[in-house]
Amino acid sequence: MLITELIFATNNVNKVAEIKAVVGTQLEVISLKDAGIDIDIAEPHDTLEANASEKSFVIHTLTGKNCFSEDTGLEVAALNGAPGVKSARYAGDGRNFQANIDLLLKNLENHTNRSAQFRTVVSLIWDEKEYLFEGICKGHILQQQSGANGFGYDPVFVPEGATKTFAVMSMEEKNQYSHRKKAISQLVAFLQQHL
Ligand code: ITT
Repeated sequence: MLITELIFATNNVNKVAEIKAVVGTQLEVISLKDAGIDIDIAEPHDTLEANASEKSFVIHTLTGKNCFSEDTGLEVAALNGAPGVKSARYAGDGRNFQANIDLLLKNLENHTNRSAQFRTVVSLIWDEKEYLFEGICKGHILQQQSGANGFGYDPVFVPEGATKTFAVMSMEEKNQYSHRKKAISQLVAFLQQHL
């Protein structure tokens, strides 16, 4: 059953695929590409919450429509929460997934504490008001990468309760644990109550 359609303010095709798999036919998710919007939205803030808000407000101002965005960070305990809000550009402005992983493994070389979590903050703009939803997936960082599925830090992250990285899992398997799925499920529940 279709609840409504919503623009998803992202240029990350992996995020779009994962979220479409979670919501199924409950929600029609329209990517910026599908909406014909070609824009690279800045993420200038030092919190996931502020960056998520920035992205959804920019697209809401542009379209006048209800929309949502999300900002996600990998928070590593031994690195005091880094790369966190800087996850996309950890190794530089090139936003290179492999360079980011290499730097993370190097910075963790002498650490026995490998605990980490992904945290997603979703900003929904609905009837001119903003609502925030959070999803957390706890786990740990391997010494070496494993797997080629997914994106970003997936090849080095093993979620709690699993024995393999997100990059070895199918999207459906990743979604059983995922931070993004937890946050988006709250958005869907919110829409079910407000429609
Ligand atoms: P948009 O801002 O257009 O949505 P982005 O890729 O810039 O896309 P983020 O700022 O949220 O999105 O990026 C955070 C980075 O964190 C992302 O580039 C990946 O390196 C990493 N990341 C986010 N979600 C992840 C996931 O589920 N698995 C692995 N890495 C992830």
